Amino acid sequence: MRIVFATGNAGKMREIRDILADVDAEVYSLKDLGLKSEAPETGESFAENARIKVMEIYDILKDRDEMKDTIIMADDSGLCIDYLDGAPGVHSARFMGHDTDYKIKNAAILEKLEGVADEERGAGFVCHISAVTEDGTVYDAEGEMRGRIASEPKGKEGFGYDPIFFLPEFNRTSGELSEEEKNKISHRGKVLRMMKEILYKKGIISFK
Ligand code: ITT
Repeated sequence: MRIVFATGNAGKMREIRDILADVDAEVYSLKDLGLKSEAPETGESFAENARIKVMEIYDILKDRDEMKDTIIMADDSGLCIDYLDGAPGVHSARFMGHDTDYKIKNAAILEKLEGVADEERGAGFVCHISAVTEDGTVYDAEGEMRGRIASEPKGKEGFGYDPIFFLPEFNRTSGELSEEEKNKISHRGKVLRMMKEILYKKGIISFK
């Protein structure tokens, strides 16, 4: 069995490899296969965008007759800030430009929330994962990790918005958690475990 994870985000891919380590399958990134995702993420929901990403790669591998014993998965995720009516949400990667340094993006978010009290700084990291199997059946799972927007960026772990995502129960940002700690509680960890359970119950994957 082989799982191809359709992401170009190295931070996501690191976490995904760790969370999938107990599955009896070889895990490949797009880079490993020399592929690149090019389909525009035009969906209005995480679910729509995750589906766009998996189907793009499914169509390529199906055309090449390379879907045998293969599952393709994709993650669409983002930071939804209550005070900003859920923004940047599905636009999280493109907020202020896809390649803009996260130091700049994070500083801009902190500025938008300047003077806002802790109780109003609630936010969630949402993740939607779609998986498509050889015969074209698509499976979906979605979940969230709640926290709040920190008062200042902290931590060098994780990626993206992690330094400004404060978890009161840890008294740290997700940028200060080790990968193991983050994967236990994160949106991605939760949803990928849900997906493993779905595929296991269908007899599609097994564990090592
Ligand atoms: P792929 O589409 O290739 O997977 P991407 O980075 O463009 O990569 P998304 O469209 O799903 O992925 O955007 C997700 C963005 O949301 C990501 O770039 C981060 O800015 C943010 N994000 C999602 N999960 C995160 C996490 O665990 N920690 C920090 N930021 C996260």
